[in-house]
Amino acid sequence: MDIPKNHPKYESLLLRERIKECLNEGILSEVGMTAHGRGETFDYFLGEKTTKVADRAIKAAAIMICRAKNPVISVNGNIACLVPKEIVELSIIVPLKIEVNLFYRTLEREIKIKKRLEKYGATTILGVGENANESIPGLDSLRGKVSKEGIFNSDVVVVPLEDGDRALALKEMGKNIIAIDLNPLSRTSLCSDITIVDNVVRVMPQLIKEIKKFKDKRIEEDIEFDNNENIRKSIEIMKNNLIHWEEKVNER
Ligand code: PTJ
Repeated sequence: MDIPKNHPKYESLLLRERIKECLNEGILSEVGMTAHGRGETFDYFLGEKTTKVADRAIKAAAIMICRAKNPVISVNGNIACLVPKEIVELSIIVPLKIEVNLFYRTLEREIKIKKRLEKYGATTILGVGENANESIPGLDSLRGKVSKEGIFNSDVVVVPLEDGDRALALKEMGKNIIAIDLNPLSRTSLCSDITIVDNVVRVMPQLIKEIKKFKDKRIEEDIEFDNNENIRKSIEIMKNNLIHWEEKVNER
């Protein structure tokens, strides 16, 4: 579809087109469309921009990733669709491992996602087929499958758009979790060590920028970070936006 550049929802409509293409290509699960729609709603409440609060969470995440011994990014259909180039760039600059980890797992989708990431320059992709040879305790066999050299033995896992059960099970294993989730109330957001409440398409380029700064020693070594406070402030931003819009309606 040809979307006019001056359409007020241009960016959002472009993403919808990409989501639709990825569904047709078998990258995205059908439920991935619902997840995207839920994300859009929270993004609307957030004002569709990276807040100062999210910016701080991104900085804290950059530091945690750079200090990790075995950092891994968990890739599902939605993020392979939306940010393939950025996943590969992140994996090179840190370096960090890429692991395909699907909620609606099929070998066919795993392979398609692997191929999509390879198209963007990825060389090693874990978690596909037999490589998912370990289990996360407490999860059923299909959803709990992970790679031994990847998520199973990781110390920091980046989980964009993660299901709550799996995030909680990873936390139980003692992992440090960095979530990227537009919903500050999700179980994933609440159980993570750092929750970036922002759209993954805005987060990834910013995270890459911060990691480069950290590596060049251009950002402070430590920042104090309290995830409860971070989530509380993110909710407050959404609440204030809603109040502002309510006032505007009242003025009409
Ligand atoms: O590809 P699969 O099989 O692994 O399936 C992936 C999905 C995302 C379908 C699966 O993990 C799922 O059902 O996730 P949930 O439980 O719907 O959670 C997705 C969360 O991501 C929700 O809280 C959404 O608000 C949030 N979200 C959606 N789109 C974005 C987002 N967060 C950040 N950026 C987005 N673009």
